[in-house]
Amino acid sequence: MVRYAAAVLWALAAAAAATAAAVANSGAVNKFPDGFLLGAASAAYQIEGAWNEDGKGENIWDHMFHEHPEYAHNGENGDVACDSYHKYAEDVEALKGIGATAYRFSISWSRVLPTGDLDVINQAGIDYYNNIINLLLENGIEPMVTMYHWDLPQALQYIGGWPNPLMVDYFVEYARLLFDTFGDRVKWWTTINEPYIVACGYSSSGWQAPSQNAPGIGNYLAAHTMIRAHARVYRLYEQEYRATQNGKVGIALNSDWYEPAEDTDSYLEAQERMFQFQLGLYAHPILLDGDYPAVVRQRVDNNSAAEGRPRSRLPSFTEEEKQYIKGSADFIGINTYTTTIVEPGDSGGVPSFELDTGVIRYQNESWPGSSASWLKVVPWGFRKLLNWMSNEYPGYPIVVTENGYGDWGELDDQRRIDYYGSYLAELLKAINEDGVNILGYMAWSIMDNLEWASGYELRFGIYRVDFNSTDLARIPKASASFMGDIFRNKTVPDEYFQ
Ligand code: PNW
Repeated sequence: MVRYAAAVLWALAAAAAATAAAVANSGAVNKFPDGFLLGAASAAYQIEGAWNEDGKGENIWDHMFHEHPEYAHNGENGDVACDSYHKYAEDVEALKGIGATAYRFSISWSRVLPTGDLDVINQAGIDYYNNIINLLLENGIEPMVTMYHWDLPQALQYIGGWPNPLMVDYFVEYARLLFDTFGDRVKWWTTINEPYIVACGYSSSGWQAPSQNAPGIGNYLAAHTMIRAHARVYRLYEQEYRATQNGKVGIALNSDWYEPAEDTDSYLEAQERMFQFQLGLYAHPILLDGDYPAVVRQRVDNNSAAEGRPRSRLPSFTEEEKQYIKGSADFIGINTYTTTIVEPGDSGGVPSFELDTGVIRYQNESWPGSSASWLKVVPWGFRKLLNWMSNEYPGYPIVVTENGYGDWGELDDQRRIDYYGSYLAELLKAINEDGVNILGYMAWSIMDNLEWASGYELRFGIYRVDFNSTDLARIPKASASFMGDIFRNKTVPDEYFQ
């Protein structure tokens, strides 16, 4: 009954917002709002190469793939990748080719601070990012900088990495350097890319650096530090930089749309638990009340006690921490690609995040697939996720910081075209019909790149890179002209609105 009443209220609010949005956009559902950022994304380790050039320090991916080539497809790694360290001007040409008004890229912490700390500042690394930022701005492309896209300096992993609470201070000082150095020109910052996936590097081995196999423990400790680190960086910007630099600071979280297998209470509760464990673990403290979702707190505490532990595997925030964490974002970034079905049940060992959730996840094999086993094409789930977030975290604008499709690298990439067309149509319905406040959309990715442990086999690029060629040219796929038309006309073709 309570849920039903809430649903009715929400439908009414959505209808009112939709009316307002429809008026603001003169009813054109297929058009992007004025000023909407349309661009593409990348990440340092996946594109830069030059892993040890000009003073760059080793990071946890360099380290893991050099020590354990067997963890990556064909022993591939990011030593050369797209060679963007030398070819960034070609990346900007590619962005111009699709009419991008923004580029989301990440800064390699160990390229600017080889030891992770301020004892060594690598001027060559700073020059490199200055060159990219300046070239983007000369071409009317807004830089959107990710401070941390998974590539921790290995020197900081030697002292434990993210489960070590001291990482907060290291991250804050790194962020201060970035604000001081680039903040006059960079107005869009995200602190951490997908802390949920970063945390997996401390709960499993063999696919996510630093491959520390402490399930149900290391991932919560890492999450706890990352939330505090994010919030401290937000407060630093607020107190020392916002007045002069006037930018925005957010975080990029990731989630699928979780669709309950049945429309019954226990399944809807499983759906809610899954969202709270994945998105809510980060978004609830940061955007709502400074603390973990109640259902997460309760389940991890209970399981920890049942395992005979003297403390919960999920740490607690102090009252002071809750105060600075609460409300520490100007926007919420979301990386989302697909939909997953959920039902109540147990999976995973003792202890583990999976078992703590009490949720079983799987996908519908009849949904159209991709080269990535986890990526099924389910455009309607995108609109539902955007609505769920807007309802759960009211008042925070959303930026879609990643969305895209993996294939095998074909130039005639009709399936990527259809993915983007259908997902962008759902995005526009969320904006123009549902009244969800969305500020931008970054396609993943501008070009084929190192898909982490999947190597160069899975191709997410709008441009092709032939990794066996000597020039590593960026070659437009069919999707480049398709995206160019959408980005320039600010309109998605009618055929995708069925
Ligand atoms: C994102 N999953 O990661 C990353 O931010 C990118 O660096 C990456 O290249 C891109 O997605 C494409 O994979 C994810 O299995 C990878 O659910 C896999 C999953 C989620 C996020």
